[in-house]
Amino acid sequence: MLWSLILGTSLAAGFDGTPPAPTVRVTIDSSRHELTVTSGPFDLPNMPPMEDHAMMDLGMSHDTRLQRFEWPVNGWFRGFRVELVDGQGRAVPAHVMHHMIMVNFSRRQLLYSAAERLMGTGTETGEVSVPKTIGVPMKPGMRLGMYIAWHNDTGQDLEGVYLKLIMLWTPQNQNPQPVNALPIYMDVNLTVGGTNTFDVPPGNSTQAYEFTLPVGGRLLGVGGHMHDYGSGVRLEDAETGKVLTQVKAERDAEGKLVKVSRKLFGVSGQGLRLKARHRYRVVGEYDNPTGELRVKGAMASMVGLFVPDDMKRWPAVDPRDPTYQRDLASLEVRGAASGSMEEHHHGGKSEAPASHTAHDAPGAQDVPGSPHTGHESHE
Ligand SMILES: [Cu+2]
Repeated sequence: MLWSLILGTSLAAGFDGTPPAPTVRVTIDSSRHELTVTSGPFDLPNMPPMEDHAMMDLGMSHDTRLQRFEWPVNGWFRGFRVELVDGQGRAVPAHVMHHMIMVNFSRRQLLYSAAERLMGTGTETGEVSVPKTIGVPMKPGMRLGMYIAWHNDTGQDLEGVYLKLIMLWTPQNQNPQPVNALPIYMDVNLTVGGTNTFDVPPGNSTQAYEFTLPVGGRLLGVGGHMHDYGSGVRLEDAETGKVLTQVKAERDAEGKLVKVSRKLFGVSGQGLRLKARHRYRVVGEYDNPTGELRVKGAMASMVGLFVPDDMKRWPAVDPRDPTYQRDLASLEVRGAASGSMEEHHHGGKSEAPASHTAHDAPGAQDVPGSPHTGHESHE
């Protein structure tokens, strides 16, 4: 049985005769347990290839505004894939989508007073799913929002492009029920609502952030995100100094990032045990061979899936918390300050205003499996 539910949310149209702003539409295939979130249409002018992060910072990609919708079913989110089609229904090359981030406003992150980043995907991520034995618990009416950064370097303008995000879910009546596994994001230098970049001096250096968790649990797997000259990200027990897990950067001959490894602790096993109210430290390590200080050139974070011992002790969203409000405000201005892509047809450099947070994932370094947390911004 296929039924569909329109949960379309119109965004404000441009005020100067620009085309109507894209909408998002949600359809449910309840026999396949797939949700299709269709966003568009988007007109994407051709742009030059991006050499590096700096070009992303200068607005060389097109960030959409946040497009809101509600999650419609009871169950567990367990995977996704992305399809791009043009106005005639023809396939559009996948790499035109530089990255896409899904925010869940109905749940907080474990470490930060900021909305959950339910998922993110980059150019080459492909289909992603976890075994049916685990999943991210979801309830009807959960408020989600997505934004996309486009980079069309196909050599021709693309018009009327739609992004279809197919989200897989496990229904509530599955027996046995999946284990609740939620995204966890650990950044070495995050200011919620602001930036997470930092300077990298020549040679070896580290940047670290210490935290405690309000609820213990098990880490099922981790990935990492770094920029050029990154060596790795590790998680340490800050009370003993012991390294609990790490992901390593693969670099080319010049030290530029090729990819960051991932680690699975086995979804059926115990995973990596983390205790409540115990001090942990996430550490990003760089080895910069350029001989120069790389100003705001670095990011380092670890992301994973975390199974809390007690879901009831997951911290609740506090809408009055100034930190949480800063997170919301930073999401609201996304894609707006430099003009939405509809107002922005010729691909010139934007002024890179503070709110044009073009970067969620590295440009040239955007590689398969690099997690996208939606917090990063380069200002
Ligand atoms: Cu980055």
